Amino acid sequence: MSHELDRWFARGARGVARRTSRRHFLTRLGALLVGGAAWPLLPVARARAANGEPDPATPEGDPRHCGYWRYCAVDGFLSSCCGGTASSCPPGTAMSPVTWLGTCRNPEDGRDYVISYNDCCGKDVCGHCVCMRFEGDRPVYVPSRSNDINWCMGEEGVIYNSTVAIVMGVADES
Ligand code: ABN
Repeated sequence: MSHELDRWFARGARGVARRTSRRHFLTRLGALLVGGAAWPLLPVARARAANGEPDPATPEGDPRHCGYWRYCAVDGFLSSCCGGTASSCPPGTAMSPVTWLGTCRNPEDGRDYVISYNDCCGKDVCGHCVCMRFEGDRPVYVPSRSNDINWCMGEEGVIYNSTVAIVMGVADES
């Protein structure tokens, strides 16, 4: 009986020694390093790059942040903080058919895109996430290039709620 107990303890002690040895630690560390290097090759990581958007954990990739890349020429409240998204208006509002255009660089691929900034109209001003950026903005006497205009002037009335930023396409380089 005591013989079996001895063997049982010896087996346990060998197991503990193996799991806490320096070689075991180095093996685990090596696996971690190799795994970390292979991470960008995994389908999940590639899926993020494939949608063409910067990392949503950064301001440039977060549509609720004024630093989001599409907002480079926005002036107003962000629809994405008001119940809508970066490209759709909040419920109960209607998108202005008249709009103004900006050109923003997407840091994910380094290309310039034409962005349409449409106002969402017909419901009281949202008041969340005010965002004013002025890339390419012109004074109001150049209305088609100014972001400081209330574009709510259609059937839904002049009440301004918020603004969306819709990607129209790659800006022509010529
Ligand atoms: N286009 C945004 C906006 C709305 C009202 C007043 C100024 C700017």
